[in-house]
Amino acid sequence: MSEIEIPETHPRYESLLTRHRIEAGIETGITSKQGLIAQGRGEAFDYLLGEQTIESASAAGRAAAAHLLLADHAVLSINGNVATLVPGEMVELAEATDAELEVNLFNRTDERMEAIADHLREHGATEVKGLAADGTIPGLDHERAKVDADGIGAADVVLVPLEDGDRAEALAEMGTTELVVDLNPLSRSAQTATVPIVDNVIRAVPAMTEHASELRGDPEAQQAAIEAFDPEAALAAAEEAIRSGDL
Ligand code: PTJ
Repeated sequence: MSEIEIPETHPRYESLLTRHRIEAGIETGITSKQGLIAQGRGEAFDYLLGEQTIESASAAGRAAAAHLLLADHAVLSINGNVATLVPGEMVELAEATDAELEVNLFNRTDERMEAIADHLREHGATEVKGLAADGTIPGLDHERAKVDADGIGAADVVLVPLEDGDRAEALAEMGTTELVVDLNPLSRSAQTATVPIVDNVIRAVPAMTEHASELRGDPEAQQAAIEAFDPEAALAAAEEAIRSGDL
């Protein structure tokens, strides 16, 4: 039995676990109510993907890990869904790639910012950015534009899992190399990303950490992973997998 009293052999185990975590995130003030809607949308795509990491998503995860390793200053952006679904996994990915963690919210309140930063610290994070909010992403309205000047504001590579399209587009405009995890290959975030990873964040984040461990210390293999990856082909492969998915 697991944290949700459901055997791990249950065919819908991952999906039920995800729902349970989102629910728990809302109860503790980490996840916004809109996070439920976002999760529902994601789940529908995941169902059609067969709740598995397709080959093109695995290649994307490898390229993303390589970008994080080659970055001068990499930041992993955390919102309320990510914080409740994969807190420890994000801390591990940050450690494996020497990246920073920054809380960046669509529905920003001081209480949620603090709750998420505390939650990440409970999962082993030593430093969590986002609370200073002394920088801005140009071209966005006030709340959503807030970033740390020495965090996302100064990063050359940013991982933005489950992002809303506007902010993803604005970050891309800044010239930031943007790595996106989104189950919808047609979302603006996926479409504007340097590396779109069409996969559930629950699978994609630990997979990226594994890729990073393999690629670490091997700049040639990192470069090869980036060069071998074609974002348009990956998006097309994901769309094809979803459209031909069985209901
Ligand atoms: O915590 P906040 O305030 O920053 O708000 C976060 C949410 C996610 C609520 C906010 O950014 C939002 O409203 O996002 P959207 O516009 O609903 O977009 C979320 C995207 O993430 C959609 O394209 C979903 O398909 C996708 N998605 C949802 N759950 C997952 C996912 N992608 C990967 N893994 C998931 N588990």
